[in-house]
Amino acid sequence: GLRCEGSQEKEYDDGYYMRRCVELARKAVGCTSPNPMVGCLIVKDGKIVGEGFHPKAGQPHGEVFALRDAGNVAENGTAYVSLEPCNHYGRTPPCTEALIKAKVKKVVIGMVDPNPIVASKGVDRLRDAGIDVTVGVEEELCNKLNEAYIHQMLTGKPFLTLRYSLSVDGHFSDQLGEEVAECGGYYSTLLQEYDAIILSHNSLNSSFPASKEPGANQPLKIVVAESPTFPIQIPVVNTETSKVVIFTDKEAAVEPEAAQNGIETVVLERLNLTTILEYCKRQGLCSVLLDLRGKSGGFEEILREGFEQNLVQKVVVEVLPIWGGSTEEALPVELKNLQRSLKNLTSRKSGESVLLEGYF
Ligand code: AOF
Ligand code: ZN
Repeated sequence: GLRCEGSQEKEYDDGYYMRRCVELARKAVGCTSPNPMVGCLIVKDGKIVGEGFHPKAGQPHGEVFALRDAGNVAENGTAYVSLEPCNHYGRTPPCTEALIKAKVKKVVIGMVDPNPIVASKGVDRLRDAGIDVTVGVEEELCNKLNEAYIHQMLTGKPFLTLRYSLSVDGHFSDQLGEEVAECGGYYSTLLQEYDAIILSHNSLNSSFPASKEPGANQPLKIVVAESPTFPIQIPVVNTETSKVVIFTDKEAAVEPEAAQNGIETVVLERLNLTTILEYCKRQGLCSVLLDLRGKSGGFEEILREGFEQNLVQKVVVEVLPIWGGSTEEALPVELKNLQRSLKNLTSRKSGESVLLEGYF
């Protein structure tokens, strides 16, 4: 009779397992900063016997969870890790030692860790211990997973992404596509991915999408308010879950309720991006989203500085299915030129909008 082999064992390659590592890593999106997202698999005789990811800075690394999951079966198995295993004592002990102790025979690594205290020392340690090591599987994907972490490690500056909406005929718009503004749309995902968001007080007051899954990362909201005629009103926020800081060039710019609500106000002689980013860095924030929605006084200056000083790394443009923007205002010339030179441009649909992403 027919013999059914049950679930057929497919021959999976290194790329397949690495993509699974990245998928696992992303379960902690928005939760690991200043640490990277890392996923790990233990594979033995073509079967996944352990899975893990790094959930949060201070907690064990991805490798530790995957090894725990596999138990003794890890011996002679292969570990797949999206980032080079660390070889140092940080908040947690070195993953290289955990892998050696578990007696894995092979380690496949997505990319080398740009952190100068790791930077290939993890690979060296594993090889010295007689483990077969492969580096650079799905490297581009692993790079993209931690683009903010990598930028911040290499430059010492936060990773800055510019976001704005355009009508199909190329005008600025303050709108977000209807669906995308809701929880689960690209905008709420963006908010989760960034440690801080710079926005105008207009957009915080009006339509700031508050709906977020409980426990999701809440970026620091940096409100930019340039010389307002009237004191700006900041909506009552739950300062336990949602932190707000106001940067302004006018002492009396903020209604006194804000201070009572525990909101910090930073008064600068001149509003500028460099100081805001330095503030973020001091707070240990690695990624910042600059949202031009509802932009008000001060944003032009900040944008120009961002371009002139090469402070902007990435752009997310939402093209709305509308003609004509919110203002008659044309795109700043710098932005128009830079749009043309974006690299690695990708596009996808989100609700009725088209999302363009590119890098400088
Ligand atoms: C890994 N696996 O899952 C992560 C790594 O303070 P610690 O002990 O958490 O160390 C933080 C550093 O470890 C971080 O800056 C990065 O270099 C590396 N992160 N390494 O082997 C992981 N999250
Ligand atoms: Zn580690």
